[in-house]
Amino acid sequence: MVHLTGEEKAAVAGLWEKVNVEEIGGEALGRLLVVYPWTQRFFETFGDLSSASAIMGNPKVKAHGAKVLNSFSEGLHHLDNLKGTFAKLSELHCDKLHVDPENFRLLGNMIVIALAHHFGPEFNPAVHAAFQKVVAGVANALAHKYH
Ligand code: HEG
Repeated sequence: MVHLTGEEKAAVAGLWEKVNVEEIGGEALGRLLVVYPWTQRFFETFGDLSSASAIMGNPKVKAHGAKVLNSFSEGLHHLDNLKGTFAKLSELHCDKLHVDPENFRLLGNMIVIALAHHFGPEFNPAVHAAFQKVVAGVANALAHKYH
């Protein structure tokens, strides 16, 4: 469960309507693969991941990042029921993909970094704090089936 105040919900929604989901998604997943290279093992079919620039320019990384962030975006509409919203995906990542749930937290931080990079001062401490709650809530919801 995440508990956001009305103000926090408004801050998240206000920023999110300006987010280019494809762009932020590709950047966040790309950064994950660059900064934590062991996460590349889940994406062996994605082709060239041999350098930071290869990763950031890789069309499969961009496409998958967009898919992931679209799904994350869906969660923003269900902040009071993240577990229900991500139940199926939690099962998929746990039972089929065997993704260690720590990776959800790492990706959440990359989403925050990509937002900070794109929005600069508009991503102020209040907005940041609200988003930090959201990424933690989504990571918990995705990890749910592991417990
Ligand atoms: Mg996951 C597939 C969402 C983190 C590895 N992920 C997917 C799919 C969605 C999704 C919607 C497609 C599911 C389908 O085809 O039915 N992923 C998602 C979210 C988050 C996340 C919302 C966190 C915010 N995923 C995540 C992380 C990893 C990972 C951190 C690994 C480091 N996802 C992963 C893999 C696949 C998906 C390996 C299958 C990719 C493929 O082969 O198409």
